[in-house]
Amino acid sequence: MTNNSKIWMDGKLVNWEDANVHILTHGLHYGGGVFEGIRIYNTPKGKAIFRLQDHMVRFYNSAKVIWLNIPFSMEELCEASKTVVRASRPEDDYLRPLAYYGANPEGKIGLNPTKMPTRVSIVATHMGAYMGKEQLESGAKIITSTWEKPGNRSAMLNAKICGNYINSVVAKLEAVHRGFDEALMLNADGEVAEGTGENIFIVKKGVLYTPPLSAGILEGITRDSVSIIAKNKGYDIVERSMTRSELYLADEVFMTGTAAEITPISYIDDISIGSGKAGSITKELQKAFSAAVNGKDPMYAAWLDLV
Ligand code: PPE
Repeated sequence: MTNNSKIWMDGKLVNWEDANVHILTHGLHYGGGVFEGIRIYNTPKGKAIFRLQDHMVRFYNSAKVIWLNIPFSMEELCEASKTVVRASRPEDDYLRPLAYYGANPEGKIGLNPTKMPTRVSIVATHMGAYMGKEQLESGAKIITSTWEKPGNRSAMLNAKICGNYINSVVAKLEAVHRGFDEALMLNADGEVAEGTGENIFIVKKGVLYTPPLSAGILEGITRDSVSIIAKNKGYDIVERSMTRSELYLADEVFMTGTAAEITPISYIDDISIGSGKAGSITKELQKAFSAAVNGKDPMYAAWLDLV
């Protein structure tokens, strides 16, 4: 795998092929790490990073939950992110900051990471349409996963911890192996939680509903952006728990995430949502979101960090 862009690793830019880790890395064995996903957009003023500060705040918060001390200041990592974007290829539209427990210097193996150094890296890569271009336009077909979302007693769901993601990975594989685009996770109480890497919204009689944090979800930054945009357009947004059958009977369903942006959902478990096409409010929000992130709506200019 080669690529002429640079990767920021532990304080300096290195060539793509030199960004390697030791086999004893704790993060690799046990998932002892945290990550972020941040979009890079092309604006009339050049490349910009979307809600960089908010993503970095969540990055440090995620690290705090697993006692991981990041040996750089937030300002340093924001600056490093910009450096990576400046060195990226034109098609790179996604930033992946990652911090993890590294390898024990004496070669010891074990769960206890207190002797492991923290490693930090930032990569820019191409993401494109997360579930596919066609799905972003006309709607994705999803299933309800047979795996449930771990509860708030067993996982730190409001933090982006690497090890937490194996639940999402198997749910995603289940969807893909069955020929679907994505999986929806229910929590242990059977309530709707979120997608494997997205939050979820429904539209019913012109009102937007989305599950609360207590359902066991990540507090998505896109979820927040979409809520702000929808409020500014006059829509009411209600955070409340919801059932699987409410989803089937919604007028519209869409998922939000940095990678997924706003993806309409056309079918869930082979049941059509509304007419089985992207809904009109979903389309309206997609259009407004696209203007905001691409620097074409001055109302949201503060969300963009020009590099
Ligand atoms: N829930 C989960 C579990 C999640 O991973 C994400 C982001 C979201 C909700 C939406 O959060 P936000 O990006 O702040 O709006 N998922 C990231 C990882 C995707 C991947 O495949 O990797 C992302 O979208 O970057």
